[in-house]
Amino acid sequence: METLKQPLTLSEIPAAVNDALGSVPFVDVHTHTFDAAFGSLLLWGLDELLTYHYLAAELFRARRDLSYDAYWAMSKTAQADLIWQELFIQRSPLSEACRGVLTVLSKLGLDSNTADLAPLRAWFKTQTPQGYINTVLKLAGVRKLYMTNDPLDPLERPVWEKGFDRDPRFEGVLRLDSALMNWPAPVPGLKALGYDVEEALSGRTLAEIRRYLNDWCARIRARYTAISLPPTFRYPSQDSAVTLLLAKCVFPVCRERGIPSAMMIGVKKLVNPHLRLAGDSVGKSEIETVEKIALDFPDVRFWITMLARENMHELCIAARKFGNVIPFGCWWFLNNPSLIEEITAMRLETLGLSFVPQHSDARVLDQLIYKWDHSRRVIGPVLARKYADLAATGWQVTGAAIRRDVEALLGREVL
Ligand code: HDL
Ligand code: ZN
Repeated sequence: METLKQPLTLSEIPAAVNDALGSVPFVDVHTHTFDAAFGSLLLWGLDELLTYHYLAAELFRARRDLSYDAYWAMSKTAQADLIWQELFIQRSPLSEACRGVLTVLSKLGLDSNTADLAPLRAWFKTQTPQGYINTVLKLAGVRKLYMTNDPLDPLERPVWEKGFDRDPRFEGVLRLDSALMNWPAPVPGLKALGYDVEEALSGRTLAEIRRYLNDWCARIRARYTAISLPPTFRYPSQDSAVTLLLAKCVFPVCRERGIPSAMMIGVKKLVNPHLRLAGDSVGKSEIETVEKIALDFPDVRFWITMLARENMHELCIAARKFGNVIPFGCWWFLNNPSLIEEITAMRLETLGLSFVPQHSDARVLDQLIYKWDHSRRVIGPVLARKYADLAATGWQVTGAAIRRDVEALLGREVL
């Protein structure tokens, strides 16, 4: 390993960066995948890949004549067949979501050049959930991933209540949308779980919500709490229930438990409800809200990701002002090569290594393979250019330093 300590020539830097990105096992800090113990909640396989809500949205653009009801009435297999025909066979699959399916198939050693999905489906039938998890994590170069857990989900909660031997590679995250958004809508669900909450945000109700947070952070061993918020989210606010609940319940509990509070800001829910999961859109959020929260809660770490490209630069600057603001990932509509490149370069230039460049946001297990392959292909050259800039000053860049930095960026637990 002596060579790792040797200063690299300019021409050696790209390969050294790719070696580090290809060998440092990553920690994926935001996914919607599940430990195999959750059964059908763990989505995997070709039909789940093809019916991912990103592709459903693209199908309706290709087939303006297709009624929403007709599509939603189809079986998942029929939906996948239709998507394959319309977005892959009849048109080049140039979108990032289409390309991702092809990357997964290629990395699995499967030939995607087929109009008939039967031979591909036959291969997936030979896989078992546990075995396929091992295959996917190995191909993705991921050693650990963070789930998105919701105790108010009637399918998920029973698994936690029954208990199961946890796969240490799947960390828990307490997702708060269903418990805190659109108050008082969550009241019945929280009461049904034994929390004595009422519509009025009384001292008792706030205490019971803190009890819910503590109970479930403990049960799932939450590494952080997360909530997605609209572009209209404001702090402080005289009339926003979710702002009060975050300030009086979530932030204090995160401080006491020493875990980050993640806020994912900028989603406009169901602008087209007919698209169901694919119906959400994006809006520009107010960075002052992030700055005021960071100022008022200096002893809480805030993992912040925002959905609008227009918020990316000001989030970097807010993070420069507040060390407890940690930008993470190129979220959702930003998780495209052209934007990952721009955002990662901007973050390296303004924040050095003090941010988390990416998460997969994978909803289907197999997507880990493509989301990380595509991100490595973008982040690698951006990092290589930055190290080349350093070398051009006479600074000695070594393979060991690059590996250390990649560990810090993508190989560390949620801190
Ligand atoms: O709220 C979120 O965590 C988002 O990532 C949504 O789940 C979104 O629907 C999604 O899947 N984005 O990739
Ligand atoms: Zn997500």
